[in-house]
Amino acid sequence: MDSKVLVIEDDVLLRRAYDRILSVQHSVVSVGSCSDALLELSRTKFDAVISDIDLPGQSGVDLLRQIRAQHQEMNFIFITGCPTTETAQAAVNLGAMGYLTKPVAADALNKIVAKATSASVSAKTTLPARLNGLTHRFDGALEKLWMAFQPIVSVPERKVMGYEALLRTAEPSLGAPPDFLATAQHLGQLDRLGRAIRSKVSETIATATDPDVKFFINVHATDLLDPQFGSDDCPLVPFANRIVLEITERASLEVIDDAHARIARLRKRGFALAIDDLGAGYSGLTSVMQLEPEVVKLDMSLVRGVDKSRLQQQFVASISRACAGLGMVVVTEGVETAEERETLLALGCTIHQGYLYGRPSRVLAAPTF
Ligand code: G
Ligand code: MN
Repeated sequence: MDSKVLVIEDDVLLRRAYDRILSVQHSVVSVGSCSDALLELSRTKFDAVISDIDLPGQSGVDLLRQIRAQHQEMNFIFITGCPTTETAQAAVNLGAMGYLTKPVAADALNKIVAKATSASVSAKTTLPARLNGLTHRFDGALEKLWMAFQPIVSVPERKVMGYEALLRTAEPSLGAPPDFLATAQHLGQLDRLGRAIRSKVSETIATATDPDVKFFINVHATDLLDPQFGSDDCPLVPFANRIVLEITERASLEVIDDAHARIARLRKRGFALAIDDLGAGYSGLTSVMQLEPEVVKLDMSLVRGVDKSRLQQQFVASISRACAGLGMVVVTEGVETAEERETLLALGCTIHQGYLYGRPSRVLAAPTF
C-alpha cells in the first residue's frame, strides 16, 4: 500500500464512502475544502487526486488549474453530479485522467484510481518521457503566444495614456497565463518566454505612432537576470522611453542578486518603472519606497466594491495621496462599474484600467467611457 490518494469532497457521507472504498488498496487522505486540499498537497506527495467538481466557494476545475501550477504531473480524476460539456472540456484541457459521474460505483472508482496510481508509479521511472510531453506543450504554447492589450485611461481627459500588455497563448492546455508561467519556470524556460514576450510586444509598439501612449509590460523577477533584457539585443530598448516595466509587489526581489542595480541599469536605458498589484498583501509599501517608481498600480482588490466600503475608500485615498505626493502616477486597476469609477474620481484617482473601459484585446482598441 504505497500509493497515496487525496480525496476532495465536501459531502461528508460521500467523502467517507470514497475513503472506505479506496483505503483497501491505497493510503487515503480526504478533505472537504479547496484550502485543505492545497495544504495537504503542500505537505505530501500524492499519486492521484480525486475531486468533486462542485466545491464550496470554488469549482474543482479552478482548483485543478491552481494545483497544476504547482504539480504539473499530478493524476486527476473528477467526480461530478451534473456533467456539462464545458466542465468536461476544461477537465480534458487541464489533463484530467478521468471523469466519473455520481453516483459512483465502487468498482469504477477502484479501477480508475488503480490506473491513475500505476501511471504515477510508471511516471517515476519514465520522467524524461513525461517531461518531453510537457516540453512539447510548452513549445507549442510559445509558438502560439500572442499579447493582449488593455487600455489605461485618464478619465477626466477621456484619453488613453497607455496599454498593459498581457500574456496569452492559443495552446489550450496552457491557456491560463499562470499555468503558462509556472510551466516555463518548471522547465527552466522563463528566459525564453520573457524574450518571446518582449519580441511580440515590440512588434505592436512599432505600429503605435503616438509617442505619448505608454506600454506597460509585466516583468517577472527572473527576467532581471536575463542578460538580454535591456541589452542592445533587447527589442524593447529602441522604445524604452515609451515603456513602463511593471514589477509586482509580490515578486520577491530579495532572492535576486543586486536586483536594485539591475533595475537601475534598465532605468538608465530609459525604461520607467511601476509597482504592480499594490495593496494585494505581501511586502506592503516598502518596495515602493525603495524603488521610487514612476507609477504605482493599486490592486483590484482595493478597487472592487470601493463604492461600498469606507475602509477601502480610506486605504485608496491615503495610499494614492502618499504616492502622488512623491510624484508618482497612481493607476487603479480592475475598475468594472460606474459606481467604482465615480468613487475613485471623488477620491482623486483619475487614471483607471478595467473592463469598464476595455477588455484586453489583440489590437490597440479604443476605450469606452
Ligand atoms: O497582476 P496584473 O495587474 O498584471 O493582472 C492583470 C489581470 O487583470 C489581467 O489578467 C487582466 O485580464 C485582468 N483584468 C483587467 N481588468 C480587469 C477588471 O476590470 N476586472 C477583472 N476581474 N480583471 C481584470
Ligand atoms: Mn500588471
